[in-house]
Amino acid sequence: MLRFVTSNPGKVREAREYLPEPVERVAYDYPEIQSEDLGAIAAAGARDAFEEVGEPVFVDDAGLFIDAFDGFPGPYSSYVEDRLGIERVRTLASREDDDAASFRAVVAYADDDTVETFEGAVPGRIVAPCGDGGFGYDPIFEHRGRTFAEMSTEEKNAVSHRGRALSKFADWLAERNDGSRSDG
Ligand code: ITT
Repeated sequence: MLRFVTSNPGKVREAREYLPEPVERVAYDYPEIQSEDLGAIAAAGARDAFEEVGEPVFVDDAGLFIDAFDGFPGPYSSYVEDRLGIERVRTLASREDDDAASFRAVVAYADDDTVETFEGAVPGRIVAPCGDGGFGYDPIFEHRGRTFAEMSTEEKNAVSHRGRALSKFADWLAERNDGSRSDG
């Protein structure tokens, strides 16, 4: 069983669909360090959450990077979603010539001897809101002709930043399990 420390039920839904082991959500609001680097934020969060929970855990730090805004909101995506809302982000972005953006996610796992990070990114563009699936910025993020909010969880996971990060995490877990089986 894997413990996912997050306040975001959308992330849990995606991780449960993707990972081979059962995922339990742990509600602990770990303090996020201020950094431009999602990997550093996720690693520090995982370490802190492991110390608090006392069991192996993973966290996921994600953000929307808008090219015309030099990557903003990036690590501040949660704050910007709360304060402006995704429709205003889309309105601001629509005034720019370039609509390119990317989503990035870093999954970080911590236990008593390691902190490992797994990154994923996906390119797309900012569009008028469309679709009612997903969460967060999904309705305004289009990838290959459809927004993430128009995709099922499975379809989103197959191409998304989180799916890519979870895929690396799953491979690492599988290798580690194989290693411990052959050790024992
Ligand atoms: P945690 O408790 O796991 O930190 P959070 O929702 O605060 O949950 P983040 O800081 O990683 O998570 O998220 C940054 C913002 O990006 C937040 O507004 C999310 O709604 C949004 N976001 C993250 N992943 C997303 C995705 O796959 N699709 C759309 N929006 C996403």
